[in-house]
Amino acid sequence: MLKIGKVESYIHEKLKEEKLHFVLLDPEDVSPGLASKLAKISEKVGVDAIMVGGSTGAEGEVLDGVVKAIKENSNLPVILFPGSHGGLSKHADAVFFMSLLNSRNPFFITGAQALGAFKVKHYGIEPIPMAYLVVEPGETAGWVSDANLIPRHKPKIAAAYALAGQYMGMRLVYLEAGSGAPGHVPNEMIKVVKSAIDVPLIVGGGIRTYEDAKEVVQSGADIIVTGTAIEKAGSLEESKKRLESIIKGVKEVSP
Ligand code: 1GP
Repeated sequence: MLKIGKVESYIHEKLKEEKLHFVLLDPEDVSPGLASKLAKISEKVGVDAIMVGGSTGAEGEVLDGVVKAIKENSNLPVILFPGSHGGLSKHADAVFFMSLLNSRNPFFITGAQALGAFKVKHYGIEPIPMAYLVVEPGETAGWVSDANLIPRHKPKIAAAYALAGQYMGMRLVYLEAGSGAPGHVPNEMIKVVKSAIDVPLIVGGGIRTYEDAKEVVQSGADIIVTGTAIEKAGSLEESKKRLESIIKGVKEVSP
């Protein structure tokens, strides 16, 4: 019998109380040393989980080193955010077992998933099924995964994919504008998607400030993800400052 795992239950329990903020670290951009410092700061200021992954080089030893460093230096759950079946590490707690529903290439919809499935089982990582939808501009993730980018002014297309994902059994929907996108997923699109689905909605890409975080959450995101703003802040002090203001924007909105 299928059981909901520890990390997914943790997410659901927390969502009863508040909106959540996950930090994404890409092992291509952060060393294990920096990752451990950022994880410590994240835990201290109230981040809810750390995601680890990337579209281009987050694999093998580079990935393992960063996941291990985070696990050794914080108690936050570490959830993999793989670009393909290469993005798996046995040191992580869970993996967003995601299908990029609007890709033109079946590899990103079911192929990488088949290649990674037994590895997830053998490693004992908790898989959390997730519909992953890439919205314009999509940045590197959109290019690498050959996404048929959802136009920013077409919220209904995003909602149709999201609902289809839910009906196919996915228990989370992730709306992605792409890491480093100049602007986050439009508020109107978040609203329309949220009103169509019953599973938690994650929004990421281009969220940098208190204002961004607050409007994304007010529009209906249950969980926001920030990567670039924290990874590329220039100093640990600045990362901490940015995290604190983004979290303020998230936690001010009640569930
Ligand atoms: C990318 O949604 C995440 O997959 C985070 O994006 O780096 O723009 O915060 P940013």
